[in-house]
Amino acid sequence: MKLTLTAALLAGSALATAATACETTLRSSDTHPEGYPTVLAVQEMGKLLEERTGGRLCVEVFHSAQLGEEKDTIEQTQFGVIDMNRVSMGPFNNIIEETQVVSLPYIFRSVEHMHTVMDGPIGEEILAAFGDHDLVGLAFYDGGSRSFYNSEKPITSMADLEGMKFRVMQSDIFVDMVSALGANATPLPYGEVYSSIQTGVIDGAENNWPSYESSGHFEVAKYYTLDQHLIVPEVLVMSKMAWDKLSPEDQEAVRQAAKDSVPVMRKLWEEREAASEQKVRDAGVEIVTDIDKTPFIEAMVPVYEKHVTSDKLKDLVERIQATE
Ligand code: GTR
Repeated sequence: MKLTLTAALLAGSALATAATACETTLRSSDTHPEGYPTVLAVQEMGKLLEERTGGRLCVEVFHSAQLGEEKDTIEQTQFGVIDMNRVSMGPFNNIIEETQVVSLPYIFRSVEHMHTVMDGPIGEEILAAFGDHDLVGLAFYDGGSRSFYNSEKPITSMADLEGMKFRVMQSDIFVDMVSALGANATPLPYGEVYSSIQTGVIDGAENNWPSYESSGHFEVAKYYTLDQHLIVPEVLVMSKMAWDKLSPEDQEAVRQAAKDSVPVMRKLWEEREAASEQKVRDAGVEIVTDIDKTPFIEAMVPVYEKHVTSDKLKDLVERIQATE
């Protein structure tokens, strides 16, 4: 039997939890369930940190939105109630200007393009921007590409979206993105999406394979169209208040452990994307892969015009587009 990295880490984390007695335990929030790549990656980061600080610092991940929905947990992290948080960049858009560029539809040509940008100076600049908002940006994780799914019909062109209602993450960019495609956007917390589709409040939502699968949304919205309108990186942040309590050596250990968890996360992500896709295919989801993205991309011009107005954002967009 082939042991996946996911299975290996899951087994390891069960043992580690039982053996832990730490001086300081950093509480970290995640909306996703146990075993999801982001949760495993932060647990792995915690393991590295514990080893390297001789048990002085540990991390406990509160998964499955135990500490609340993303938008609220971000505030709590700024206030120092939560020490660490793994979140999408989307919910930061209305707070941190720089995060908007990576949330623009079709800004990245591929996941590889996103990696090149986020691993380089532009990524460092965006991480540094968290510093002005009571947060410390530690590392970027993968979030694949996001596509539309719904409970009504297969979407095979932009025209099919006309008048439909889609949940988006709580960011003005995503509301305008959906409007520009001729549909209606409802910003909602992630945890409300399943029941909102079920009761017909919305027709569908948009997300990557692992979230579409793990949230169970595929059970109530069985049409998925690979238009891949967003490649939004995820981010691991720390509360500035928790950060300031650490010695410079421990701060460095936290930064390094976060960076070292990135390749682990990428491997986990690849595994989970494939497994999630297989699971929803097996469940009979109807997937539209053959879709012309050109009209979708062209429809985004007004979204860029409305949101990319400051010199800072214009410059970032140009540099991202010029990155090979
Ligand atoms: C997921 C992401 C979460 C959350 C969620 C959402 O892909 O990993 O952090 O942002 O999407 O749509 O709310």
